[in-house]
Amino acid sequence: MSSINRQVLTLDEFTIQQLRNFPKATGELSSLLRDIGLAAKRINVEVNKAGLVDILGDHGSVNVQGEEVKKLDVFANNQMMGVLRHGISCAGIGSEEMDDIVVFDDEVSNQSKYVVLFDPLDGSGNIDVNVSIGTIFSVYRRVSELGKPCKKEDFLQPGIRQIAAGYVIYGSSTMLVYATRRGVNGFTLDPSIGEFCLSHPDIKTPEFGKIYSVNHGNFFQYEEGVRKYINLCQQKNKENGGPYTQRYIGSMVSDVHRNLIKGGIFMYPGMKEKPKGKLRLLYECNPFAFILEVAGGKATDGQQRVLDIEPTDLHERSPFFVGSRGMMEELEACMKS
Ligand code: AHM
Repeated sequence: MSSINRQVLTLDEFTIQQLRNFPKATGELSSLLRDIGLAAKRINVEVNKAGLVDILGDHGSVNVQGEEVKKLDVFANNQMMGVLRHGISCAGIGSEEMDDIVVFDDEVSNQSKYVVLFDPLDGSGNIDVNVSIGTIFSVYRRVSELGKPCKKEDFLQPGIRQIAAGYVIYGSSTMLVYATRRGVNGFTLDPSIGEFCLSHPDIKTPEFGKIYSVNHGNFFQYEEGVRKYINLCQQKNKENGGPYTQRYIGSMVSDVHRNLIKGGIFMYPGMKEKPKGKLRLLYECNPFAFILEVAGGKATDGQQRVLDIEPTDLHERSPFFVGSRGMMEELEACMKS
């Protein structure tokens, strides 16, 4: 039987310890992260059972309790929304799964200073083939008046105003990684105690990496600068910092997580038929841009820093390039030439 290592901080212990350095902090962000951690554990249980769906009951069928078995992404959405609604730190949410924001509008929530945007289950198209998927979240301080219901303007803020951003990866182990301006820290779920434990303190992404991640199938849809860069990646050899390796899972949380740790670049460019690409600015690009910048990397839409984009629509899309500083600069040089 494995013993519990008391030297390892749990997510709760870590966020409480962070508070000690800030006597004026209210603890609201810590409680919000605790709420998200709880949702992540519940989602994790269901994701782990995904392969059993055919024997336990298919989507849309009725389970033993007489309830309809929900699709996993709907389940994840409800979990995230539920913990944030019942917590004391969130005035409202925006979700990739829902057309509009949800304003909690009760006495406690209206006093909360934060709003949260999330993609409850990114890469959910991969569930059927047992590929790692994830939850992505982003926390903003509201700009509307405290004591009143939050408003859409609280959600349509540029990414640079994020207070925290993070993701949960349901992989060979389950991890929660989150960033504040002070650093990026990763916690691995210890199933024996059901707690996220600090396993990757103060993550910094390598200045240069050797991995490039892009959907090659769309190569001829990309603009010339991007194609030039992909060609450059293929031509890298021992003499000029290579060879580079192409890795693309098609599940952004897994692709960017791997590149964050090992060093690399992830690209979802605009295409001839979809000039803004596929990824959503508020739910996918901004949180990862924030995390990678805090870790020492860079993120752009090919023209400008992602975190500076002023959003106008909750579900707007953006081309997205993110990764190690050195590789991002190589890409920028190709796009300028
Ligand atoms: P989803 O919102 O349907 O889950 O799609 C988002 C996913 C990302 O995780 C991933 O990076 C991208 O779609 C892959 O798209 P493509 O198959 O076009 O390369």
